[in-house]
Amino acid sequence: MTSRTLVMGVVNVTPDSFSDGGQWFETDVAIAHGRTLLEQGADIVDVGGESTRPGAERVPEREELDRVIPVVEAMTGRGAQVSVDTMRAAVADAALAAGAGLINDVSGGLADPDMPGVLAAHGARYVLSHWRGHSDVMTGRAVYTDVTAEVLAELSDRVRAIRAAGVRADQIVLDPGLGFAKNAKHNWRLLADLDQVKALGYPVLIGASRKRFLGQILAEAGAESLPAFRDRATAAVSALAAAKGVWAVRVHDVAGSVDAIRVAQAWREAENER
Ligand code: PMM
Repeated sequence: MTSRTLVMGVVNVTPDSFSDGGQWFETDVAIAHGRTLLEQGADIVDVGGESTRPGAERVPEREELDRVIPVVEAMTGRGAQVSVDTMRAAVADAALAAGAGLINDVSGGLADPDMPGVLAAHGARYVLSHWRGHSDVMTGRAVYTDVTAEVLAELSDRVRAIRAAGVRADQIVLDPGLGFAKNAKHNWRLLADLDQVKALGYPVLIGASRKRFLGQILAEAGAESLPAFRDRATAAVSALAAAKGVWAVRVHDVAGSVDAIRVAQAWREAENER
């Protein structure tokens, strides 16, 4: 049987995330939200304490720890598979000690030179994303001659660097980093070239959920396009990404993507039975 694409549900413990506006800021509310996502079929909950939306300012490390660790402890205490969305080695270290099984680093290890050492020490799974700088500068760095070739080359460089620091190949998951130093055209090109990302030989995660490039196609069609109205388009990306055999999708609305992936899975299995 073909292995199913996993659903990673987002629990942002931030007051300023672009897509859910800090709705889940309170620790208890974040924990309750994480539980709901698990009930809806999330395979992993991704806990984040720092917004990465374009233009966002950095959160002090102490505050990020205070936001994230209690939620990680509560979620892992209930047997959930927890990932932590952080660019900081100290937060990754504390989260892994608190029971997280995966670190999701949108900077691919570039934001904090200590990140590879922490991953090597814990042996934890690591989502390595393509990144060209923090939120305040990333829009200006969305300049490519051939986006796919450049993203693949830069991801490969990061893989080499973290492997040299002692991280094993089987710890690594790659993410093209949609929206991170990329405009809508770049995102669509990378999705269309997903097979090339997969060909690097690592599991692939896609994070398209509620992003601006989905809002743009909805707006062009005259549909509601604010982040809260992007979940159906997100589920469509999940189905198509699952059809391409990605390892996981990172989404805010879990229920829609769980169904979308069921459909893609049944379709793929019928193809494989031929
Ligand atoms: N996007 C966001 C945050 N974390 N992690 C990964 N691996 N891939 C992504 O595309 C990604 C991410 C931004 O979205 P949010 O502000 O809703 O969390």
